[in-house]
Amino acid sequence: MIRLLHISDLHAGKKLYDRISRNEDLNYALEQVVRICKEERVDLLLVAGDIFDKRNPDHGSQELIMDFLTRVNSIGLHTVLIAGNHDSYDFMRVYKHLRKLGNIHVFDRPLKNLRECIFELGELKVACLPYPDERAITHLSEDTQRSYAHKVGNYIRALAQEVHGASYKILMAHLMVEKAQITGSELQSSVSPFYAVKPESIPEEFTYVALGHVHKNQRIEGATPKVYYSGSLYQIDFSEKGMKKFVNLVILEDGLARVEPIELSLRRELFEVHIKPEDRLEEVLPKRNDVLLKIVLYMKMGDVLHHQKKEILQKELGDRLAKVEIELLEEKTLSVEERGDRPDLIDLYRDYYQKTYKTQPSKEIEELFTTLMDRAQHEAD
Ligand SMILES: [Mn+2]
Repeated sequence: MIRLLHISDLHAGKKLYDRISRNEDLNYALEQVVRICKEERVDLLLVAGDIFDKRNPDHGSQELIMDFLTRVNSIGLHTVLIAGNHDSYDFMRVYKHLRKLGNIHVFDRPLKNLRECIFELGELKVACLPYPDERAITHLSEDTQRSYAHKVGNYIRALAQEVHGASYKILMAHLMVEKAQITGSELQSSVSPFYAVKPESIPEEFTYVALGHVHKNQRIEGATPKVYYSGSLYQIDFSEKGMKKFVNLVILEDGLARVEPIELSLRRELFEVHIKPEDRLEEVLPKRNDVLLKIVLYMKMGDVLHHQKKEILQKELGDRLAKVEIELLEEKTLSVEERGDRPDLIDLYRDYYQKTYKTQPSKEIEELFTTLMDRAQHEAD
């Protein structure tokens, strides 16, 4: 029996809105990973890419990852890591040297020599496919006519040949597979759904396929072997709000893989709160401290108090406030939608004027408004 733990998408150094570091959220998750490794007597930890969020990670993030790797190494298990699309091949190459110090095995880029892509542990072989960027995959393939997804499929089939003969054959890869449910945070990367590999093209001889890249924990339907994304270790951004986070414990026994996702607890949960003008702040704001909030503030047309409201929110929420978005509430919105076309700005202005001053604007004021709108339009073009 071999016990694996499959994790992915650490994104060390991630900052929300370039401001709020998520490293304490990551560290909180990694502490649980270390604990699970001990408690579940894990033999091999698989890290399926996006170790870092940026190609040149800051020193604090490098220290966090190094600290994690030394901790899992001291437990006595083996750790295999591959580069994801957020990682730099050259940066990850530095980490390959860790092999000389301990049981840390880094695969920094896809290689032509397939034998160098295999990690072996007893009756287990792991074929490693770090994120195949377009340049790398073009370089590896003789066939220049075929699509990216087709070339990656061919490469995976070649990798399957290399693990032949092992009792347990694992594929670890960082890529997009068709039919995967994405969260949105993956879209910022260079991999569009157009580049998705077909689940049918994953060879059936693999006992388990450990994927990274998609941030939602899921099994891929339509593939013969058990193909899983373990998902990110914390809610990376607001597209992942409300999403539970997992690591996959994989028990290899009697030639089969049994998969048990283990839920992680979150250091800070991400919430989006919508506040209408009639809402009382103390009633709609969460009382919990372990949250990060995105506030959507609905304002009535002509309400000039939004700066004040924003300040109150900042004071009230402090570090828990990640972002405030202002949405204009237009009372005519419904009738506009019913008419199916956009009203003239001058009509909206007349309504606004009527409501504010209880009279229609004079000809001069209407003309001034039109001139200003023309100028604004001109300067926007
Ligand atoms: Mn990722």
